[in-house]
Amino acid sequence: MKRFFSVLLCLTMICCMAGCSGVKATEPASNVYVIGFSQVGSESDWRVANTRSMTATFADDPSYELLMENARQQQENQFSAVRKFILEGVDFIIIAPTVEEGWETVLTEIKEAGIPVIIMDRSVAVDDEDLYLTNIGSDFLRQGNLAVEWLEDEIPEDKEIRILHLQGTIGATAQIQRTKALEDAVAKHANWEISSQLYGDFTEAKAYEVMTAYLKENKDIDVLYSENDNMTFGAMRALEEAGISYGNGGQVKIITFDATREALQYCHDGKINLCVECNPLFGPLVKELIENYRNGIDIPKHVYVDESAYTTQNITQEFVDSREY
Ligand code: GZL
Repeated sequence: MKRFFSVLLCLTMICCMAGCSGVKATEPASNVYVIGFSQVGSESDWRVANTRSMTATFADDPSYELLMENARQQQENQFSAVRKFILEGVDFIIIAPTVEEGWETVLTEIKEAGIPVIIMDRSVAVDDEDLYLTNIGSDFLRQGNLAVEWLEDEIPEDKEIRILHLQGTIGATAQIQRTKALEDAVAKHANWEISSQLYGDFTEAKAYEVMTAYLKENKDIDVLYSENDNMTFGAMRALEEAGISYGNGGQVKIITFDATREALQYCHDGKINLCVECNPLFGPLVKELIENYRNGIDIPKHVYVDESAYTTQNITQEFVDSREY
């Protein structure tokens, strides 16, 4: 609706400048509620599924228009997109932040423009939680704790293990909290050691690159703790090329996060030991929160999506085939 008035104001100004008189302002194009959505990028299968969930949810409803900008994993691109949304006078803004830090200024600009904003997927590190309506996404620390609890059950207390840690985008909530769970567990278990922490940026290509380089000098790995499926797929390729076995009965136990269909298939086939779910399909929930806001219904400051963890023992081919992403 704000966008309509911006357009009307521009039209009126043009008419005044052109000396138009008696020009009837065009009728409102429609009562479309315009949402500006700044998405992280398209770095992983998870992100593609998340984008599909968001776009499909609003595409099905003609009373909404979703303007999505892909930031290609660069926070600066998100700042530009948000400032464009403000200038366009959108009615609502959704941000899936690349990293947690650096959002104070642009969130203050949104607040000053009087536009409500939801933080989606990852979180932002700001002192004033009134700068956004709610943060909807996963409990990433719980995901990490599900993984280390599984590993605790797998590893006898007297067995020393070397854990290779593949990290996602440094500073992203998913990376910060999945890393915290592992590091806290390693501090608790004298027989656990992180042999190295490699930066994979949540992408298959980067993970393959850093794993290949690492494996040239080091092959003594017992566990791969990989912070998303696409990095895991790159790592699996590097392990194969280095002649290192993995999965059930292999040298390296693989733990991965997201639980996409491809990862679950590997899990079902015994090539990945644990898939910790990270649910991307929350487009409908985001829309429900926006509807509640528009109807004056209070919404909680944090909304978590339901998630689980899967092993070869607890999934069937039917379950894998049924996965939406
Ligand atoms: C998690 C999301 C992460 C996924 C990755 O909510 O932020 O970013 O785990 C994605 O696959 O790149």
